[in-house]
Amino acid sequence: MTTSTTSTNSEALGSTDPEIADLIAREERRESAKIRLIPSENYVSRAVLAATGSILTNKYSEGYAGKRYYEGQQFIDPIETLAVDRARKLFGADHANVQPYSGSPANLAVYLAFCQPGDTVMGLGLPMGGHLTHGWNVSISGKYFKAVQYGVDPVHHLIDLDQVRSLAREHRPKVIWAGGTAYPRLWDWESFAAIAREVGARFVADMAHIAGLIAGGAHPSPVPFADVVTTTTHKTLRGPRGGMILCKDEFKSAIDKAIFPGLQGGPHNHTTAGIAVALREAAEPGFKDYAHQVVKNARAMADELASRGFRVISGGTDNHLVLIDLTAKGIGGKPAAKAMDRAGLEANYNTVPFDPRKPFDPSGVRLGTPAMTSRGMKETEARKVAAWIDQAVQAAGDDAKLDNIAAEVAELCKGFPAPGIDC
Ligand code: DSN
Repeated sequence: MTTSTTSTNSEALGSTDPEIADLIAREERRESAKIRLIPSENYVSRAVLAATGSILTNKYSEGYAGKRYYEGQQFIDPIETLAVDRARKLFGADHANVQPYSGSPANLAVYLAFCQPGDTVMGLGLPMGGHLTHGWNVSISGKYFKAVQYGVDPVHHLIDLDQVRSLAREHRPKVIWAGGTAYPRLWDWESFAAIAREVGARFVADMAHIAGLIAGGAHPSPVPFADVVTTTTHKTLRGPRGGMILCKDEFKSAIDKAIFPGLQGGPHNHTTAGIAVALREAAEPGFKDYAHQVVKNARAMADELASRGFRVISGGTDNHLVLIDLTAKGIGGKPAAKAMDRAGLEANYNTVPFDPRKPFDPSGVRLGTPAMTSRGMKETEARKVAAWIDQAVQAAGDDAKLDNIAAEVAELCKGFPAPGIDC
């Protein structure tokens, strides 16, 4: 039933809008023939694709299950309830809200729940591996609030908890964020919680990048320690583009009200269904293997890159991502990422801690193993990828050489079909 609906839908798209159908088909081939190393990206399963591309997109459902502002919720309510129950069970949380449109709205809802404009908030600075919404100055979180940003230490590039504690004591923030986008090491949630408790702040963990690792037991969970945990659903968790907020019972009402009616209108029910499916998949025993393999692959890649003379930030990784500084290789992060992309290795250029260069032309490249691991690739392939990265960086500007690498990459990819993609 699902398969025939999906293929009927594809045929309909092809005949109604061949331009978009063609671009989607080409993107499918691109995602299939490249090794995708952007750590915030992944492949969803066919089941998640089917739920996300379903007729649930037709329905409005302002409110929450059992208390909606529109009729006709006979099937939407149980879908959202399943998603909520699965999220609570998978992460051991008192409460889950599965309606945030993505991670940034989830984080904005936290501010709405706990802060007034002008209040002090604290998070890891963006150039140190944090997220825009944790108080960086160009984001609403840095414009509407007085943001204090902690960093990593200049030698080991680890979160400096002494600095976090002393900034928290000095500035008494309302909210302290932990979590980031380019921090390759474990988060000490318990210490953050203790600091927040001492200064009377709410401790909020943003686990967006590592939610799947936490679900699979490959990274400690913030849920026992944090007042609130936010996440996207599409990174290591392998769900559709969306967001979730988990919290302790005492914050349920504040968080739910902040999402609706505070910040959003109707939830995206097709996304909610996709999230429910992804949460079911993440509860399967095989997902534990996946999560641990993601970390093993990242460690193998970091190790191989280091042995090839790349400066690996923090000396390695504990999670799904590897941050490299290209300075010693005589190339910036942007031309290196562009050369890699031509060679079939898709990554993103990124600042490294204390980067003397600008964010649009930084020193580093950020790599991640979630997507390649979803294809079944293991340490052997991760080391091979590191070797190709080395070759691509050296061949930057030589398109013929880069194309040769891309052909080898595509050949390897044929042996590891991408989930959800036929070609
Ligand atoms: N844009 C995401 C990332 O790539 O890390 C975070 O929101």
